[in-house]
Order: sequence, then C-alpha cells, then structure tokens
Amino acid sequence: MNPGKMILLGLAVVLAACAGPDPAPAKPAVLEAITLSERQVRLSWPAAAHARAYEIERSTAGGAYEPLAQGAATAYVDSTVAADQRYSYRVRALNWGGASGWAESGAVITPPKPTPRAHLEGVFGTARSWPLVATHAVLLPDGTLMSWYSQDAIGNHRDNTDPIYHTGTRVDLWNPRTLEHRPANNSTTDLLCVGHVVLSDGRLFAAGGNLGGTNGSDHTNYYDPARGAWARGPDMAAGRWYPTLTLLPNEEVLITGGSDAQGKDNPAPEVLQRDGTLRLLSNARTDTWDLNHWYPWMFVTPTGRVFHAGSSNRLRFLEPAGQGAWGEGYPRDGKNRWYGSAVMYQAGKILVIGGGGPDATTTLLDVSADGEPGVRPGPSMRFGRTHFDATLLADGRVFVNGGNDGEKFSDEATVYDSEIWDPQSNAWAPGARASVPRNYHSTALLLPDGTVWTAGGGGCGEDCGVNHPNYEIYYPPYLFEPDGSGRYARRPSLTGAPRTLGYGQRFTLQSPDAPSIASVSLVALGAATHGFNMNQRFMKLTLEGKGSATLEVRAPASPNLAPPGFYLLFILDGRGVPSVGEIVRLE
Ligand SMILES: [Cu+2]
Repeated sequence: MNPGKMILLGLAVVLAACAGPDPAPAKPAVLEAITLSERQVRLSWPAAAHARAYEIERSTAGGAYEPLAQGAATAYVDSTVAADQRYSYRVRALNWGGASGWAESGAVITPPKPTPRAHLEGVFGTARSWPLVATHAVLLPDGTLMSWYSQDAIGNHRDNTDPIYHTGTRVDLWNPRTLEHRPANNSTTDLLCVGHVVLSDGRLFAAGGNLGGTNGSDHTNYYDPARGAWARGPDMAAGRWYPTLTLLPNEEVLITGGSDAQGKDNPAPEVLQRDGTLRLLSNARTDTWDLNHWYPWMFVTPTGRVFHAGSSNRLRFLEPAGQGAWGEGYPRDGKNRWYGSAVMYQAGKILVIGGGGPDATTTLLDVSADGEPGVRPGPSMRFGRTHFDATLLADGRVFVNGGNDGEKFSDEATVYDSEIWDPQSNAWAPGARASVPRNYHSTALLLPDGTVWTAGGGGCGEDCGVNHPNYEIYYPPYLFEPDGSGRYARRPSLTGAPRTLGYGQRFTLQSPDAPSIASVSLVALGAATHGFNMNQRFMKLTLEGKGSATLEVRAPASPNLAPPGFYLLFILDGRGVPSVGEIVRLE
C-alpha cells in the first residue's frame, strides 16, 4: 500500500463522522514560510475548498521532500529545524475524494543561533556562495535583488580596452523568498562602474559603464522588472565610469561625475528628464573645483536642491533646474575621504564616515536649510576604514561593515568587525564580526525582512586571490529580545498596507499588534556600489492613531523629504523590533 493510501485510511477513521461523497479538494493557493527563530519556522496557507485535512512535507538543504505533519489547521509551526539551515516546505489538501496538488513554499534559511550579545551586536549568518562578485547591488520594487560585476563574474577583463570585452554584463537576479538565482544579462553594455537608481515608475536606470581601464561608456540602460528586460536609453553627451545618480523630487535623475571614454573627468552633469531625454547642465561644470569625480556623494535636501557632501573636502549645493548652477563652496573637515561613505540618515542630516586610507573619524552635516551647511565632528568608529559599506537599518541606525586600509584588490588590513551608529545617542556601538573580507567592490543592502545582505569584494580576475563570490546575512540587534536572553524577538506583524502612499495623506495599516506599535519608518530601496548607496534614505513617519488592529499614519509631506518612488515600510514595536517590511510606492 502506498503512503498516500495509508494517510487516507487514517483520515477515514478520524473523519468517519462526517463521511460523504467529497469533490476533489482544491490545492492551497499559497504556502507562506517564515522563520521565527533559529528553532522555529511558521507555515501558513489559506483554507482550500473541500479540504478536510492538510499534509505537510519538508525538504532540508535541497534534499527530497519528507513527511512532516498532518492536521486540519491552516497553520503549523515546525519546531524541529536546525539553525543556519535551508528548508522548503509543501502542503496539499486531503479529503475522501483524494489529494490536491502540492503548494510549495519559498525556501527559508533559518537564522544562526544567537550569541549572548546578539541584542547589542547582531549576528552574521554563514557565508554562502553567490554566482558572481556582487559589486553592484540594487533592491528592485518586486523584492528581488539584482547584482553584477561585469561581462564575467570575477573581472578577468576589466582593464582590457578591447571593445569585445565590454559589450554586455552577466547580471544575477535573486529572489530572497525562494533563494533562487536567475540570469538577467545585459547584452549591450559593460555595466561595471555605472551609477544606478530605482525610478519612480519602478524601472532601474543605470548610466555609464566600462570600456576598459578607467574609460567610461556613454550608454544609459533601463531594466524593467515587470517585463524582465533591459532596454537602452539615450546616450549621454560623454562617457561616465563611476558616476553618481540621484533621484530628484520631480522624478528626474541627476547624473554627476565619472570619467569619459578617454578616462578624463566628465565635467558636465546631466539630467534624465521625465520624457526620457537628457538635459546637459552646462552651467554647472564640475571641472572648475575640487570635486572627486568618482562616485560623488550627492543628496536631495529638504529645500529641493542637491548637496555635494564629498568625498573631497568641498561642500556645495546644486540647483538642478534648467542648465544647473552650483552655489558657494564650503570646506567640510579638511579631509579627502576617498572611498569613505556618506549617509543621509534623516532628511537634511548626513553622516560622513571614514575613507581616505584608513580613517575612523566621522563628520555630521546639516543641510536642512539653504544657508551655510552645519558641520560638526561626529564620534569616531573603533576602526579606521576605507572601501566599507554603510547601510540604513529599519530603525534608522547606520550599519557599517567591512573595509580596509584603502588598498584596492587587497584583503590585508581587513576590518571584520562591524559597527552601528545610533542617531539618537550619536554614538557607535560594536557590531558582530563577519567571516569574509568585504573591501573594494563589496556591497550591502537592507532586505525587506530587516536583515542586511552583505556581499562581494575583489573582482580582479582568476589569479588575484581576493575574489569573494559569496554573501553573508547580518541579523541586526533589533531582531533579538532586548533583555539579553539570547532569543529572537517576536516580531510585530504587518498584515495590510496600501500599495501607494500620497504625499501628506493619512493612510491605514493593518496589524494585529497595533496596540504595541510605537513607530513607522520608510527606507528607500537601496542601490549600492563602491561604498556608496545612492538610493537609500530613511524617514520616520508620524503615527497619528491606533486601533486594536489598525494604525493611522501620515505620509511624508513633500517629495523634497522623500522623492517619489519605492520604499520599504516597517512598523516597530515599543522595544524597537521591526515587522517584515512591505514595499510601497510614494507618489
Ligand atoms: Cu571599481
């Protein structure tokens, strides 16, 4: 007798009281699996028509499915999992008429066992392989993570100026809900060292690329997640290798810096306009002052201008309308912070971090108003770092990982310890220690589940010895019980959010945990490369009312505070524990 028949015979006994002719049961519409801790995975699915019971099976580490449980409920907590292991699940409905087809879950990786200091430092998961050295990484509005290096996975030809090596890019798309990778290759442009943002319509826009060495391509490219396809945009006036892209409040995109087809600084910013054409900011040349043309740190200010925060020692506002105009220049802190980083952690407030060969110092900038920028020293990190990553967390803290002494393609002097800056206390706290160096060409992104994906580093060809085609997930302190008991915290559940938020409008969120919710945050989807995340932005929203299962929240008042586009929305309880984020569009 086969196992399916045995199950049905067992059910026959259980269900004898309600026996009768059953139509075939419907397959459960979806199976959701979420990790509650290193020991528990919660499964849930909607009731299927004509189901009398459900049968659940589990696959461990990609192995065959094996029976796990049966029952009449539409949820199940699997408490037999191990830490830091990959699982997937499937469920089907049963009745007298037989069994439905299987509904499969996405795959989950259980988090690592917490350390006693996890609530203070967070924890890194085990390093797992990645198809390439992730030097560029963007979170797309459908929740997938796109990453690439160049035409190949590890940079064998990055310095070769033969055009044959610069006609396309090997691009990876990863779904964090299924852990599946699939190719999304570009066949026109070597996207190594482009700038990139997620547009307000959900497409990725990338400008520039590599022609070998420091020579920049004049290409622009769109990737449309809805169609799963790349398309060329208009060619720029000149090439750009290492440009920064900035999404503007009017949905245009500012393109600044980079080096041209001859490897010389490209001195004229351009703007992608809403009609898809480019406008040259011929009145805002950048070759007349000390702008470092490699990924300049540009930010939209609360007054709707753009601010240059570095990495050179020059602070300056840019008016991007018309042909553009730079304002007066101000010194920052006397340092050239090449390959450091800068984060706008709150509208108008910027944390400038490290860089310039190993430097542990920080500088705080305030550009809330248009006058002279506020400049004051911030607290120093425990470690000097260059070539590191700086990522805004769901609670507005800044997580810094990786970095070394500034040497490219070298893992000597690697800083493995992470650090976390809290804007409330203006202090750094020690973070967990990673197992893999993340230096030049590494990236990090906040994922919708509130963890941080860290990856990449190297990309110097077959023989260089410092390529890191792998990733580690960082579990921040807010995912653990604040009492130091070494347990994962119970997370508030966000069960309903509008897909779009209108500026200044009040909207309603659904949460069974509404009474315990203390704050709501928006974090723009990240787009990171070379130590600078040019799309991330954090905003705390005003919580205006609470019901037993609803929250009334006010959207940002102006596109100057948060440009139109895609954001992760989190609700956080009174202990600071965030929900899983929902991707919403601000318009
Ligand atoms: Cu590079």
